[in-house]
Amino acid sequence: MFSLFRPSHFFAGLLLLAFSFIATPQAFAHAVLLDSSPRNDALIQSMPKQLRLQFNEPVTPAVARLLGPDGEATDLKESTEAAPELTFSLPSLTTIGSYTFSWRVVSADGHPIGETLRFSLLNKKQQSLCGPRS
Ligand SMILES: [Cu+2]
Repeated sequence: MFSLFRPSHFFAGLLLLAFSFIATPQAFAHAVLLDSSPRNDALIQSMPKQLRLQFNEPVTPAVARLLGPDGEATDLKESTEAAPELTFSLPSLTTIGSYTFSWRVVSADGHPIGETLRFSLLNKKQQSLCGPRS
């Protein structure tokens, strides 16, 4: 009869468990952010209508908060869920300066991941220093 209490069976079971972790690393990996719009440290000339996060697998949004140059925080709502991409609508923002976008999502494996993206809205003078850009 098979019993885990027999030492040989116990070690065989342990070995099997170890192999199952090695053999299927994807099933245990967190989601990864592949791309974002704007990108981190981006200098932008006009505020986009939405923020976009591109992941390697479908995720569940948990927190999305934009902190403006004036220190005002705005909670963003997800506007489209085209997994593995999340899109958040932005209110119309015109304040020049640095914005911080903090997000937190839950991976398919149940683990939360989060990051902070910073981007800056330039004024007219800064824009001319940077040269024309699309
Ligand atoms: Cu994980």
